[in-house]
Amino acid sequence: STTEQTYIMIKPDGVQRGLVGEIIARFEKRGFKLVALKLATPSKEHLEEHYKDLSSKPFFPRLIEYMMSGPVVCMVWEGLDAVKTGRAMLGATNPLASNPGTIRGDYALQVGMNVCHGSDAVETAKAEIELWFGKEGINQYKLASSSWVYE
Ligand code: YYY
Ligand code: MG
Repeated sequence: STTEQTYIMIKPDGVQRGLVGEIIARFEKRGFKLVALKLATPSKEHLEEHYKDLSSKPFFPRLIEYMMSGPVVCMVWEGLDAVKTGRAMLGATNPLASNPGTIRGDYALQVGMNVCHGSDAVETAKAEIELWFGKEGINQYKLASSSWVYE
């Protein structure tokens, strides 16, 4: 509702398929502010921590293997209702259930190759931002366009 930060991560398939610019552009054009960005090749342990809530799921080993198959783009986007809006922009977990116009609904077909991650709640976002950017921290600045995005 008020200004939030959400953790958005382009997965290895999104990077390999040349979707980095497309995905960043969607968040920029929506009006969100980019406050952290890096290309990273995380360790197995780091990815297992990120997805720890899913560790008992049968797809967990394959999920970790997929996430280790190439670099990922890690971002923090800030703005009004960023967590829920980010999820809406991603679409459903299963791309076949994602509406056209969403990232997964436009660029993906299968759940195990769904291109992009987004935090599912404000508390989750805080933990994910700490996990991925805790060391380097988040940038603070005023976006010049904000007075033309917010009333
Ligand atoms: O938050 P979201 O990514 O939409 O879904 P989660 O339930 O958190 O699952 C994380 C990740 O796991 C999902 O993006 C793909 C993968 N996955 C899978 O491979 N098979 C499933 N049946 C469910 C999830
Ligand atoms: Mg999730």
